This record gives sequence, C-alpha cells and structure tokens, in this order.
Amino acid sequence: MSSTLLDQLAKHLDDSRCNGKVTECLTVKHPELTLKDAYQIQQAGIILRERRGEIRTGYKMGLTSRAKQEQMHVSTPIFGVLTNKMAVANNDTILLTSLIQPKIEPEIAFILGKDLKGRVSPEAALAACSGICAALDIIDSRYIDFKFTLIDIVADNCSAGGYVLGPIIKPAGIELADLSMSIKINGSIAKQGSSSAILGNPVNSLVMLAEMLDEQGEYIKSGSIVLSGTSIGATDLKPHLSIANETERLGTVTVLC
Ligand code: OOG
Ligand code: MG
Repeated sequence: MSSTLLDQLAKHLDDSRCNGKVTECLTVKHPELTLKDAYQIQQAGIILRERRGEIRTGYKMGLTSRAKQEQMHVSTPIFGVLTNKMAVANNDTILLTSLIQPKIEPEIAFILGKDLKGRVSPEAALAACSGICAALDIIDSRYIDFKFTLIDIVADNCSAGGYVLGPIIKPAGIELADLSMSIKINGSIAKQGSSSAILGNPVNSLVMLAEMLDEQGEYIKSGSIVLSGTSIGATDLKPHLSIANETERLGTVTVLC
C-alpha cells in the first residue's frame, strides 16, 4: 500500500481521536491492509503527535494475556507507543471528556536503565531495567463499540489513551511471576488476577517487545517505559470513580475520574 494512503489513514485516526468521535474500522474500506501497513499507520500517527510537541516515552504491549485476547477476539501480542501527553500522575484525575470510550486495566511497568536490543533472555531483560512498578493502562478505542481486527487495533496505537505509574522500585530480587493483581474501585476489589497471566511472567512482554522491535530494525532505548499488557479484562471508566491497581510486592497506583 502507498505511504500516502497510510499517512491519510493515520491522519483519519488522529482526527477521530482529537475530535472525540468514533470511526469505522480501517479494514472495512481497506481489507487489503497488512500488519506491516498497520504498524506504519501507527508510526505515522505518532509522528503527527510529535509534530505537535509530544515526546515518546516508551511502549505498551497489548493482548499478552488470554483474558484480554478473549475479550477482544484477537490472539497475537502487539505493541503501541506511549507519549508524555498520555502520562497521568499517580493519584491524579483523568479528564474523561478528552477520551471517547475509556476503560482501564492493571499492568506492570518496566523502566529501562539500559538499551535493550534483539533476542534477550528474561534475566537480561530484567537486568536492563532500572525500575518496575504497578501501573494502570487507560485504553480508548477510536473504533465504533470498541470492536476491531488485529490490523485495526495496531493502526490505532493499541488503543492507547493514557497511563499511570505507581511508585517505582528497584527490580533486583523481585520475582514477577505469580503476583496477585487487583483492581479496586472506590476501595472494593472489582477484579483480581495473577501476573502470570501475562505471558507466564510479565518480563516476557519485555523480551517479546525487544524481538518485535528488532524485526523493524528498532530497539528499546534506555529511559523508556514499557507497559506489560494487562492480566485482567478492562473496566469501563465513568465519573466519580477511584481506581487502583494493587499488586503484590509492587504496591498501589491510583487514579481518579
Ligand atoms: C486494549 C489493547 C490491548 C492490553 O493490555 O492487552 C491492551 C484494547 O483495546 O482492548 O492494552
Ligand atoms: Mg493494556
């Protein structure tokens, strides 16, 4: 597909996001789009945001748990790009009016202290991290009814809407498998899961991201934030909620709306 058309589709999704209006899936009019095209549309969309002054802060992995794959009827892990404009401070309030159909999910975030490139072991991936924390991924599909194909969600930057990081701790000595993760809404547990639901161990998300980027001639740069993908299905956001991800060993991250 021509890069002009891919740029036009990126602009269309960017307009949809900026104007707060849902759109039909790109694959309805363009069933010929490939996964490679979809990542190119995603990149073109990020470049539009960079031209408006946004700065890349890292990546989000998506569809790394079966719960999420089943909820979305899509079965391959994917990634999107995070920017500074998506960051919400711990205990701060999300401006719901800036989002279309927002949902939230608990994740684990990695902060890279070194570059991470190519095929690496889980141990090497964790050793490249300067910090880890409990995180919240705010997702917001630009597509009607939050329904899409794999190609569509990749083009739409993995439904990225925002992210919140909890207090960052040193990863040394922390086993990331089998940690209990809970979503608390207004103080009560609404959903509970285990970090092992994320590719067996959330560090595998980091390993997989390094490999996926390598296929595109890219790598995870030191300083990047990487969201692991959720362990539990997403929860709808509506006004007057306090939402917390309480993760064993890592602590709690909270956002209000
Ligand atoms: C969210 C995209 C996937 C995750 O953690 O699996 C994701 C969606 O649109 O459902 O963020
Ligand atoms: Mg997510």
